[in-house]
Amino acid sequence: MTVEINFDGLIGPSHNYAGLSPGNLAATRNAGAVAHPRAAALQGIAKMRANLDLGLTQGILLPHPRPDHRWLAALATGYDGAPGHLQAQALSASAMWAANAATVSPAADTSDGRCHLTVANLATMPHRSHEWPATLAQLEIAFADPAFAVHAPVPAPFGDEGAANHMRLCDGPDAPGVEVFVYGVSGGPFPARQHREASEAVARGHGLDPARTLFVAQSEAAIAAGAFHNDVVAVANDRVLFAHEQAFADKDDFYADLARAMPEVEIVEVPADRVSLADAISSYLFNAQLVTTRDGPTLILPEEARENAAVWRWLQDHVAGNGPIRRLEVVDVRESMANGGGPACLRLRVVCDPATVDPRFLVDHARLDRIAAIVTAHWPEAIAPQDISNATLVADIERARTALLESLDLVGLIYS
Ligand code: SUG
Repeated sequence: MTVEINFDGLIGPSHNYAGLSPGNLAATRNAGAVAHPRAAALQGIAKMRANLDLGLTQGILLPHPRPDHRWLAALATGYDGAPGHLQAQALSASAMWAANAATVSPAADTSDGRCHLTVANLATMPHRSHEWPATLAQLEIAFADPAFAVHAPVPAPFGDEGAANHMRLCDGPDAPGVEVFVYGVSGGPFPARQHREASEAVARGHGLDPARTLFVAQSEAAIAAGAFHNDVVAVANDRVLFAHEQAFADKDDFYADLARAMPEVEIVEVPADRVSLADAISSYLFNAQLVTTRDGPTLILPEEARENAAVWRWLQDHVAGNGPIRRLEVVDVRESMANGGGPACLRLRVVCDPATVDPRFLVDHARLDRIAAIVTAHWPEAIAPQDISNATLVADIERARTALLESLDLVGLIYS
């Protein structure tokens, strides 16, 4: 049976706040703060458990080897002796944000009837640009079944940030969808990370029907206000598009094209005079997971959204007014949020039959118990900025990941 599976990136043992992403205001603001990898990973696991309890199918992607010695070797250095900024870039746990792992087109949308995944090159940010080999290695195992086609990344310099800049609307799990690729042209002082050329290459590679594929520009105001990915200002699921009024460069054209391609679409737009771009971005209102539960469209929001009075009032009014979103769930992912990663950043959605996925990448409560025990035993409690050059800490981080892979029967398989 075809369902939507959310694959969450397990937060890795090297999680820290090095301020590596200009344009990501939370990450910049928290640069130099003390991070708590163990608590961070347990928060992520608690979110996965809450999703299971909502009746959703849950998958997992695993932390990458950090530091990334292969990347450092290609830069003609080892970790010891590398300049501090290269150490931080090599150690980053940024692969936790699985929405940036790949772009996914379900089988119902593609010309060959397979589910296509293209790994993102994440070329704009140095610390993210070396994620793709370990992502590709995992996806090739998880989706080895012939029901899938896993593609290597689009070549740089065409920046591709994966599902964070891709939305899909459809009328039921087996129905063909409308795929929307959102790219940036200009972002004021900040880089536009998703390039239209990359989105077009992904759409071609997936064999999408041009009549059901839209390319839409992000507004410069949104990027300049801190929407470094579209999923900070918009999210879609089934028939519902939930977006901020200022998310897109030309929303009228976009909405008209969308309604033509899919007349059943329900557009829920939050006006700027109710929730400013600044409030939307600091609260991560739109970085919610929009999922379908037995109660209908449900938003899984970060605590920060409940704490913002304007945001919470809008949400309460929407639900009370019988808007398309029927239910609100709140999760605590503060450690990830402080690096600009909300509930939706932490997951990659794949619409497929779970029986075709390698079971080592699917989780239930019992498997999460096992993973949580490894995290509790091995993940560092805290990482301060000065710790990243500490050899003992680095050895602990490497041992922690090995313990996890051993317990999941994946040693040596995923780009050790
Ligand atoms: O790419 N943060 C990530 C956050 C990614 C959020 N993902 C989505 N919106 N889908 C980024 O900016 C900060 C890491 C640091 O600074 O150490 C970071 O990479």
